[in-house]
Amino acid sequence: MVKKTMKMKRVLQCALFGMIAVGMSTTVSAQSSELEKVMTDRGLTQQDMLAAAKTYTPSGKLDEYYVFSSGGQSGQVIVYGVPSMRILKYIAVFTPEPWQGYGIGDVESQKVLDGGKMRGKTITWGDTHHPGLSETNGEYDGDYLFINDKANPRVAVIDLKTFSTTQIVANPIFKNEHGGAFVTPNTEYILEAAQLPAPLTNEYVSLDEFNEKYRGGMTMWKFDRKRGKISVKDSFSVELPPYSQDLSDAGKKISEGWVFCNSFNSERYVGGFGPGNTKYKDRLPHEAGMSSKDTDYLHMINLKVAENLFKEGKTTKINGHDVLMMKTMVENNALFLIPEPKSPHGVMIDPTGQYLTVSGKLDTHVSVYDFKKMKALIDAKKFEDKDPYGIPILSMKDSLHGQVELGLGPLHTQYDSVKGIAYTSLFVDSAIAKWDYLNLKLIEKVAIHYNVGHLVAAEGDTVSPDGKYLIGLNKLAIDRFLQVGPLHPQNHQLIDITAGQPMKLIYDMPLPLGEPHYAVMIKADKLKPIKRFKQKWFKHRVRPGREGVIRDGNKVTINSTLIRSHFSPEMIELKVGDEVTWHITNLERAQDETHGFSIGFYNINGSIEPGETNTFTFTADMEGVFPYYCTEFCSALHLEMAGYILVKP
Ligand code: K7E
Ligand code: CUA
Repeated sequence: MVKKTMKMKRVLQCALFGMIAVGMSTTVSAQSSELEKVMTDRGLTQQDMLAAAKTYTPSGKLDEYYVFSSGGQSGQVIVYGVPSMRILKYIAVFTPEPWQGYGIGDVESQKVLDGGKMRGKTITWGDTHHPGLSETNGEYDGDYLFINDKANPRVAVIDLKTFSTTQIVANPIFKNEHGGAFVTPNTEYILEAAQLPAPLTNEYVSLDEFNEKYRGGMTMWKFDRKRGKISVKDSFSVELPPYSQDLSDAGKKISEGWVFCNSFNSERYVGGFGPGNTKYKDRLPHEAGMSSKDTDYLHMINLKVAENLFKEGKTTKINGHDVLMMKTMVENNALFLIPEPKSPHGVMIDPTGQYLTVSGKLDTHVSVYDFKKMKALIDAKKFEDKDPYGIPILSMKDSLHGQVELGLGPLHTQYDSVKGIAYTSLFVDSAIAKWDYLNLKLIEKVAIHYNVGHLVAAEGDTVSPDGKYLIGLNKLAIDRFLQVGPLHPQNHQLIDITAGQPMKLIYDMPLPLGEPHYAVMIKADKLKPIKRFKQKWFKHRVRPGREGVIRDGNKVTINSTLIRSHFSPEMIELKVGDEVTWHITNLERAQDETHGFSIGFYNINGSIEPGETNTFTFTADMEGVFPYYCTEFCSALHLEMAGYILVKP
């Protein structure tokens, strides 16, 4: 024991000597003994010190990677840096967010949120699951991020120049989704697959007609890179059977032009468990009936053919949206099924585009499919069977490269920079398996705390993964952090996956903002965020000296500017019933000089960033005196940055 401590001391001193310039030996030994004291006091091991050295990022130093994580039920996206695991931003997406002035009185952001109305109804939250980065030739390019909302089938576009949401599109035919947002190798399309089947129209249809009238599907949202927007009119969907479609992935390299999506409940079982059901009383629970068969189906869609069929007008309009019916897809050899181990979660395509990994949650195996074999079967028209909707089924045996037993509850897979190496999360085992999907063997496992869902490796779903870092997105934290009551944060655990070394867990990060599902990790130098807006980008910008209040009947336009530390104009008299349009330009050029703008009682709060112009609209429907002020501590005289609106009867 004593020997061990002595040895450790020496190792540490050596390490420290190495880090600090020679010739300062008194300082070094002082620091070395301080380091030893800290280790003793805090009960840290040498392994802990090494992990700290790998993650600690001194003040002023920047991270190597950005992670964009879904924010689950918060309806937002979480941004943090790797390896420090420091949280950088919560990007407001589907949920109004006051600090970013998102959806709290500002016209532009309200327009974005309004794009996400479902059948005319305003939705104030989302269940974000899978962020997807824009790609060029299968590589992340750092321009855009997309994310889906599982609860209210929608997809959002986030501009990575400003890290803000610029568009939300509502799915016109799905009632629920999950398999989005996945991006094709040149961001031509963003994929969104349905999950719980429902009629594609908006009518009531009895559950007795589930097999005949309930449907799944996949929407191909066309991305217009020039405009940085999804072009709704150039987007279409493919009708799919009422199997619960799960995750999707777009083919790359040799599988480019194909889309894959797995599914569960190909039994098409609808339960009725527990007292109080008004339909199907006393049936087995939904979940039991959903996993009675040994296999479900992996869907294979020929996107190139589907795109041509859409362009040729072979679609059916449903809710005004173009849908390619299954029959059309089958007639044109564009839709196939392959059995996969039951209740799978995720299909992930390897960097070469040839191998697809599918994990059956209820199986200990992970199945590796070979695209070349699948394609050969399709080309030879060698089908094993047809499903009840006439879709050809390929032989599972003939499509498989092989299967590997990894452990209990395999879910999701990411790839390494080393050829043939993959990482798969094991939910039940609370572990991550490193394995060789070419030679079909398990290499090692690392324990995770606890119940890992998705995992993300650096650029781990691109054509050239980076290796180095892997993060387990754990569902439970249990005892890892200080207790904060019964609702615990999630735990993102950073793992060092440097090639040639055993995997090492090096950091725990609590994430207390909904339950993240998937995340993507991109090299930081690929992003080029702006530091300030150009004033000329805004149609309603207010130039200094041109401020003022213009009244036209009860329509009042206020043109304001902001600069440290005053609003101009400051005192504004209104009358009850005035419809107010308030343009505010932040004249600042200095980095990080954001001004806030809030009016109490009127539910208005904005964030006006350097160079930006925001427009706020409201009806002055309350008589009284309402102070307004800047909500950012922008300067020493920040408290003085205020004014009044005085609403006369
Ligand atoms: Cu939770 Cu990808 Cu929606 Cu798995 S998903 S964890
Ligand atoms: Cu501007 Cu406080």
